Amino acid sequence: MDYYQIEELLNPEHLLIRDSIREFVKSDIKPIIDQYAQEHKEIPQLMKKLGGIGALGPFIPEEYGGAGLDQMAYGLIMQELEYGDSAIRSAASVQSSLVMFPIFTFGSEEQKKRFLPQLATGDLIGAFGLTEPNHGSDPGGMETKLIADGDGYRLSGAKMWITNAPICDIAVVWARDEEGKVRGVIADRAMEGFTTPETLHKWSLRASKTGELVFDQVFIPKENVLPLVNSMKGPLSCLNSARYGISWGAIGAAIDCYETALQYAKEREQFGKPIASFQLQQKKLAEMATEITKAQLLSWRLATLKEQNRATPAQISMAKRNNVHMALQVAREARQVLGAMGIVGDFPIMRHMMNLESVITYEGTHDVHLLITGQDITGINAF
Ligand code: TGC
Ligand code: FAD
Repeated sequence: MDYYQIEELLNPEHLLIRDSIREFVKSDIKPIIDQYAQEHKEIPQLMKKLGGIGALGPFIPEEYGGAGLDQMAYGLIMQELEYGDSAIRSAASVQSSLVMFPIFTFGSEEQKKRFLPQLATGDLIGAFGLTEPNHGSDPGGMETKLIADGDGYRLSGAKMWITNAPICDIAVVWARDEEGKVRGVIADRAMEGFTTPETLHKWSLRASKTGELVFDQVFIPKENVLPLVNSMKGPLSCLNSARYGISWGAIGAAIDCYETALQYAKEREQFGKPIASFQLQQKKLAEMATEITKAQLLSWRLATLKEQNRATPAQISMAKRNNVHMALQVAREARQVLGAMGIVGDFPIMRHMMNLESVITYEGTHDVHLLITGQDITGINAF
């Protein structure tokens, strides 16, 4: 799906990366994803496989185990992974943007050397704890506390709806200290008082584990506190990176739905003709192609701005909001093109649709991103 020849705007390295991730998704994800999603299980060794193809921390410099790639490459990797399933992209984007990015950006040299190479290979699995039971869209209200205690701190509180919590080895967790400043800490699963109950019975992202991060007076040594951050700017700048990746990822899910619907419409006959010959079905397909193309151009331009450090948080919000909504609309229309066939796991559409119901909520809801745009263009905060 490349209606505007966006491929011509990519360099040979981008194309190579895109094609290699696409190959991985076709060989290692597509054949098994329905089964794992149906059974609500995570794919065994997924993180190591993602590490093996360079999908974890691709923009992190090579000296810390990353691939030293640019933002366009990161976006393309997210797009191809979500062509497989949002759970696969989620795994890679949490590890890359929400765990490796803050350690790289706000961590000490010792922390970078200790954690980043193992996160890049998938030998360590990371989680990101910002959302709390009482604070989702308003993370600044967080209640999790970090209180000084001897050579370190005591961490108390709970984070909820956390991707990979039940299987994480470490978690980057945000809490307020005694002065009310927002601090980031690296919690280790082995720490006493740290538990990660799983959130069960999800209808969405079923091939990904979600859970809580619960801290009961957990001792955090000083060397596990990120030294270079003490405000909400810290966690929010991680979100910029993840939201950017999601704007690309959503395009991948939309392309899979569109391609599936297009092929089905050409093959399925009713009233003696392929259903693709009916204007109503062509309208659906033509609108899907148009909306995907617009989203591709938005993300392509955003990648260029981001690479030059010129992408504003509000520009990133616009792309995340637009592209995820677009993908959800494409999934809903595509499912209808398949009629009853659209509801079974033989086709990927319903799985993408259900996943996208999470994607439109996490990393800032559809409403929150609209309000961010509203604030940016009017100068008035309507939260
Ligand atoms: P506000 O007072 O506006 O700002 C506080 C300070 O932060 C600065 N700031 C940002 N900095 C960097 N990047 C951004 N995007 C920033 N947005 C704001 C701001 O300039 C200010 O700095 P200073 O120096 O003046 O103090 O903050 P607020 O508390 O009013 O909240 C603003 C709001 C609502 C936009 C923000 O809190 C928000 O984005 N809420 C949505 C929460 C959210 O997105 N949570 C995501 C949790 S992680 C997740 O969902 C992972 S899912 C991953 C997966 O599985 O793929
Ligand atoms: P709420 O904030 O309670 O919002 C409920 C509704 O109210 C929404 O429609 C919202 O748009 C609306 N609303 C809220 N405020 C306003 C306002 N000012 N004006 C108008 N409408 C408003 N979080 C993490 O920290 N780490 C993770 O790894 C992570 N992974 C997740 C994985 C999944 C599968 C899911 C579903 C969520 C995950 N989250 C994670 C949490 C996610 O970021 C939050 O769900 C999201 O930020 C919204 O918070 P909430 O669910 O508490 O909704």
